[in-house]
Amino acid sequence: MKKECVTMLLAGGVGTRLGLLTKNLAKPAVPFGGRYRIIDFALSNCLNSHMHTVGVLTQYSPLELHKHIGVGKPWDLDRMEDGLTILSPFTEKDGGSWYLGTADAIAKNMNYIEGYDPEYLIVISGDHIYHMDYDKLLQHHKEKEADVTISVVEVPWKETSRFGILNTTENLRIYEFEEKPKNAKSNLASMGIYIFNWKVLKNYLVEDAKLSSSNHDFGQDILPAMIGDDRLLYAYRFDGYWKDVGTIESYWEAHMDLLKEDLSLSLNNNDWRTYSHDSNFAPQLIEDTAVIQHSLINNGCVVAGSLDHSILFENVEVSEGSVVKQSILHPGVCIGKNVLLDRVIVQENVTIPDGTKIVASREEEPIIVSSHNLKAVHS
Ligand code: ADQ
Ligand code: ADP
Repeated sequence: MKKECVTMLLAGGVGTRLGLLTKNLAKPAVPFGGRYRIIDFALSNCLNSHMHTVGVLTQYSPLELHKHIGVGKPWDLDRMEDGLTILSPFTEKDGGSWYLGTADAIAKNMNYIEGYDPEYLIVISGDHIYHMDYDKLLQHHKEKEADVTISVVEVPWKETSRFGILNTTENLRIYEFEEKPKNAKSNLASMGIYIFNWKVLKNYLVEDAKLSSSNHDFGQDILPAMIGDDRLLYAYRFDGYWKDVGTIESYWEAHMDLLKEDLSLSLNNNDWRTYSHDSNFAPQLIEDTAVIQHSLINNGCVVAGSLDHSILFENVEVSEGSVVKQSILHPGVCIGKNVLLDRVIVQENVTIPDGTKIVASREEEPIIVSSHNLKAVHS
């Protein structure tokens, strides 16, 4: 069956910089925003942009991720003819291997892509928080008659070393691309979202697979090779909210961003809804003793203490006398009495004993609490 456009969602990276959050969990499956997982944003963008042919590439710790995605029902991608397909590394008679880099992950799934004989391939990633209409990106790609279009944003200069950084002419043609440069010459960053003319990309993937010196990665290998060949690469400037939640600091910041009133990304936007599973917990219970300021509280929660700029996932309990500030409490967390938490992320199902104080100063990274380090972080 022919499709003009196939979407490949990269969801297999390890996410080492998220520390304990990704110990046994793929980064895209990390809980986010009180009721979602990170990948819900990309999958909802697919649905809202009418991109209905989506391959999801998984690899690292995929159990929770696969359970969450299932057959794609919450995103209306459980379809007969196209819809969502999970693509895990596989072996053939002559052996096989893990996906080496992002380009290799796509190359190993050429059969899936070719089955739809597409003009265009959209490559997106499962670890960003944003609302984006991929169809606008595709229109831009067609208007420019580009070989590749890369979606870009300006990032703070101090963060340039964790992105692919590029330079363009005035009409947005890309003439330089450096993956995670130490000394960046620009602060225009790739969002890791690409549209390729499939036939062009296919040739590069085939050639790249033969190179033993290659990392088989889009940012390190494929894009620089295309620029070297004078291919037509164009940038598409995205002007909405976008955040790569690849570090603990940025994961925490993105949650605090959700509490800002002037944020361009609103979870309440009925024209661009974010879909996920429904937990079916009972309505939240706010007790007489509770004092709540500017917080997001999901179903199943029982709050008797004080909350300030905090985010509670489903089924969290905060007992009397406790104060929770600028913190993120994952599903099933139980906070005892007279606890103080400030700039803390508590992982699923952890119980914090009465009287515990855990405070991260403004200068340090937010503290992650799991059942393994609970004693060590208690001050
Ligand atoms: P990173 O996010 O650092 O930079 P990478 O680690 O390659 O790049 O991950 C990209 C996506 O692919 C992630 O969603 C990850 O989970 C997934 N992934 C990684 N390896 C995979 C594999 N072997 N199989 C399947 N999925 C895999 C990239 C770009 C930069 C850009 C930033 C923007 O390389 O140029 O600036 O994204 O965040
Ligand atoms: P703040 O002042 O609210 O902290 P910054 O401008 O310093 O905001 O950006 C912080 C983070 O927000 C960066 O990591 C960046 O990735 C992200 N970000 C969100 N939306 C955008 C955008 N439209 N352009 C650039 N960066 C953005």
